Amino acid sequence: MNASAECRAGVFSVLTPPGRGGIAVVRCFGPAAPDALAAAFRPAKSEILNLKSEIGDVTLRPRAASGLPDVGRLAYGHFTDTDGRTLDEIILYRAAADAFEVNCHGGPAAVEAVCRRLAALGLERVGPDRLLEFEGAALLERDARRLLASARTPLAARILLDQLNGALARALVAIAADLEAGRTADADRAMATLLARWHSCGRFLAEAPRVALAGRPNAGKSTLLNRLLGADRVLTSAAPGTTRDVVEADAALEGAPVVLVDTAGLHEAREGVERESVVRARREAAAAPLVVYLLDAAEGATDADRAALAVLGPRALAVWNKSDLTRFPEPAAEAAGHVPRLGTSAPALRVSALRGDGVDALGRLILARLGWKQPQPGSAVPFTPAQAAALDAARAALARSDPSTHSGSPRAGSRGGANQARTHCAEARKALEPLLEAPTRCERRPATK
Ligand SMILES: Nc1nc2c(ncn2[C@@H]2O[C@H](COP(=O)(O)OP(=O)(O)O)[C@@H](O)[C@H]2O)c(=O)[nH]1
Ligand SMILES: [Mg+2]
Repeated sequence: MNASAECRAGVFSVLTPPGRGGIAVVRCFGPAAPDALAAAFRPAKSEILNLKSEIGDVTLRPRAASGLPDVGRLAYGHFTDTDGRTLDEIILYRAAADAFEVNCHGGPAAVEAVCRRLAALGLERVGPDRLLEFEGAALLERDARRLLASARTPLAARILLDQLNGALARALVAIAADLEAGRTADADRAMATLLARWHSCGRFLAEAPRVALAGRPNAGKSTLLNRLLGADRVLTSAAPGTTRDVVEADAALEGAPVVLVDTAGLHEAREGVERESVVRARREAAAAPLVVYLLDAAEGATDADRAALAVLGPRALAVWNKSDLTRFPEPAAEAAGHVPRLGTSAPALRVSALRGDGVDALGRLILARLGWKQPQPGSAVPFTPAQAAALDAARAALARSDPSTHSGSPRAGSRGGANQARTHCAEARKALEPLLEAPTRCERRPATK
């Protein structure tokens, strides 16, 4: 059952992350929320009265009997236990008749005290996503808010905000209208555009792709990771074998979120920790959709490099590092096969991880290889695998139609084809149904509780 249909009582959720902080926000929602908050909240009347006597004849609006603020208003006061003792000083915001935000102090103890009291007053503690469900937010809104809460780059947040503001929802409504009117070609084209944006952008927002750094020890993998991050995140050293564990770091390449994975390198290691670190490196390289393979330009490519690149195949992006040290590779060296050509005719890029030369170009090349394309502001972008799957299913339904109806409206004189097209349009519309879900806000009670 839809959560909003069963919102008889009340729920609350801590919207701020756990840990130290100045302020935490606990959102409460449901028909039982006003009573619960009226029981726990004591507005700071005395402070306000003192203020009144100090500054003369200021008339204060009388508060509602419960002490709860009106909708859209804030009230400062105390959050109290059953005996009226203060648990914390809070600012209470009333977002709607039955929706409140308790802004309490951010330390774990203060938040726990507030939560315990709300639970004792009969409100159920839920996660932020469930809270949104109770509040009747549509699936697209819930998904956008969930991903926005963990967006890794400002650009990712901006694209998700566009979707939260309805870019994708509007595009889907237009597609549904096309399907209802039998405009299969228009609907199909619009869905193909959305799916292209999923592949070139949305999937990066759903889960940042992993880019593994590989190469022999000392090729400069850790130095490159630090350079791409713009921070001294991992230890680098002239001593081979400095990196043992797999280190991952969230990075923004041209604003696109990716996870960079530094490894020990892909070399033969006979025993102990080193052997285990190479096993882990191989595992990462095997799983990543793209592996930046660093070749040491000062040393040239070795048989080990060539063997590793052959195993990685087209997932590898071979790059010469330490371009500052040498003019290698000469064009002749490339021609002699020192520069591996892995299914592309482009020669390996040259960078200096130490000095930064070529590193921006490498970032762009990584994005191009991953298929990233930045959408125009305000564009509709599907951003969850479920959305992409629904669009795929809808297109598959249309593809089953008689191709003669694909050029637009069903042709006159082809009644069978027209009926068939209508059926397939209805199937396509059904596949999109979960994404078209309208918000079902719970009925608000009057604010004058
Ligand atoms: N000259 C020069 N040295 C580099 C470059 N990149 C890395 N190094 C040096 O090569 C050594 C090994 O680097 P490191 O990043 O630890 O290599 P890793 O084992 O592949 O992680 C360190 O002394 C780095 O300073 C570069 O582009 N140019
Ligand atoms: Mg290293």
